[in-house]
Amino acid sequence: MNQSPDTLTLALSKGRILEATLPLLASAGITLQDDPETSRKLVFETNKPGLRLLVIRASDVPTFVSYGAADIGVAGKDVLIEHGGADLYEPVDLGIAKCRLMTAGLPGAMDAAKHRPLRVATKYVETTRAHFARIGRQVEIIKLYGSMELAPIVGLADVIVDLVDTGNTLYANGLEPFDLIEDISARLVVNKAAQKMKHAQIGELVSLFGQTEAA
Ligand code: PRT
Ligand code: MG
Repeated sequence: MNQSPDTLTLALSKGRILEATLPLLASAGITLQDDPETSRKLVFETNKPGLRLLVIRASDVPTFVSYGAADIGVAGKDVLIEHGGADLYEPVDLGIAKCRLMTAGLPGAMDAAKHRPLRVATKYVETTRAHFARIGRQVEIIKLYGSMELAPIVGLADVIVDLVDTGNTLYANGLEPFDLIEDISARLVVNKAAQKMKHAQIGELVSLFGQTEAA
């Protein structure tokens, strides 16, 4: 699947990002032939000649864009911070898929471990390391790939670092939110070489997304 100079490839992830992005594309008249939520396909042609979509894991979007396997992508700020993101342009805050990256745990959990490193379960290892370094607190980080909320309940960790929207998932598990680490929303990211080589096509897509920004 080579990148031809007149083809533009947009990387998205299933779930929240796709649900929020498809209406933005639709409002610009861009539609897909198949439904990516139900299809097993990974590559989707659009009705706009030369524009196709890749539907991949949320945390893989920066990688595909940074290597140029996709020219442009939509990724959560949480994923971008964790990835590093320095090798990508980030021209538009789409204002969609908003939430907060927070510490959370059982009531009082932050004070529990005063004489040893705080044990923190998260999938955001680098972001968590940077946050606790900034506030000068020693931590032992336990990497998980999901269901972070379980970790404090079963004693795997004192606290978690995870995304919070309504807070319902935390409360349903007897946990509460503590400190805000970062306000999160989905961003457009662009491969730096593609920005030069496919300037016109990328500009068109960026301004399209820019106009619908935070709509
Ligand atoms: O599947 P994979 O592990 O690759 O990725 P993913 O599960 O993170 O994908 P997805 O589609 O769930 O999330 C994609 C992006 O949506 C994230 O990277 C965020 O930028 C954004 N987003 C916005 C959220 C939420 N809101 C959110 N609430 N992602 C996840 N959540 C989860 C959160 O982790 C927690 O489990 O929802 C739960 C909390 O919701 P409340 O409303 O109960 O607080
Ligand atoms: Mg998921």
